[in-house]
Amino acid sequence: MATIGMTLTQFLLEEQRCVPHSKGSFTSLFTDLVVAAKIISREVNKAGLIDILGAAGFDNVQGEEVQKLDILANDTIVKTMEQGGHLAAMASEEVEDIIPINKRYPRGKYLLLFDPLDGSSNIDVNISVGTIFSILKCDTDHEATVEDFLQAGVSQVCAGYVLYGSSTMFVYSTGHGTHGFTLDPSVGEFLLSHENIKIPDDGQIYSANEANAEEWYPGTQKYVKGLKDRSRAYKGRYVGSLVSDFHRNLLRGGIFLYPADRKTPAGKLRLLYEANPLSMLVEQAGGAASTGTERIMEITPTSLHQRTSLVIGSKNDVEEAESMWTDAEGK
Ligand code: AHM
Ligand code: MG
Repeated sequence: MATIGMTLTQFLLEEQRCVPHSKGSFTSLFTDLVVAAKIISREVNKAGLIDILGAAGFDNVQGEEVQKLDILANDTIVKTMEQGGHLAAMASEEVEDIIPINKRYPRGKYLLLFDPLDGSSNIDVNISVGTIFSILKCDTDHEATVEDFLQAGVSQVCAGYVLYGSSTMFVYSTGHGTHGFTLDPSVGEFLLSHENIKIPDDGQIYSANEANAEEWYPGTQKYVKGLKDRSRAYKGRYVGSLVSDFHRNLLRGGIFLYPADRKTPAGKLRLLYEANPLSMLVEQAGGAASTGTERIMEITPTSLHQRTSLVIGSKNDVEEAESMWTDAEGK
């Protein structure tokens, strides 16, 4: 039985015991991912010190250049995950092609997709950023190709994110609820803090970049105008860092919109690295995710870096947005 304060590893082992014939490959893969999350958390937390250390000349002593944090996060995940023998290949928002597993390591049956540091433009101003990931099964024996990654969100075996905020949190789902763990830096472990998260059916927060409002289709404009009716008492909250905006709305209730509009008819956010994993998490928490006209998790991707319109959050809020939606075709 899960108890508040148990470690992420203990929780995972309990979940694994419920899967008959499990050989522990997934648990082991996941454990590697948790290590990568701790390393990135450490690096993000000292981001503010880089300039100070740089000014003191410490970065040059060893002749090492300070890497951009999103590249560092990307490389940390690749290096930590490729050796485990559980992955057939990886795909990253930062890398154009799929990332094959180095021939010197064994290949496994899972595919890992990730956005290494979402919202990284916020790092310089000390605002929370996050890592988002999605895990799929690769059902073939041949070397993984792009086509193997083009699976609809409903096929995800696991999805989650790590939020590097006032504390570091690891939130994930394997299809049995959405659970949150908080990093206790003194012991270096993620401890269960939010078991079986449920997003309220109705929220009181909306999150959208309103600087784009002129470009929005009429349905989006009408929907957001309706939220501003003072009798409804909605609050506007937009960090501009998806994991942070999503996490707040997941816990408090609300809706996040990054709709397709006249300027960006395909939408801005990425289906495979951002929308699909967050959609699995919100649905497992009782919420919903849509393009405005279509359930995100049912979209069959046609390319690795495909973008999408995203409306995600409390169930009744997403339904209301869908009821008013218009897109480029005026549907
Ligand atoms: P990134 O993956 O390059 O960081 O971009 C995604 C980010 C999200 O975190 C955030 O929700 C969105 O872009 C903000 O976009 P905008 O600045 O257009 O509002
Ligand atoms: Mg991103």
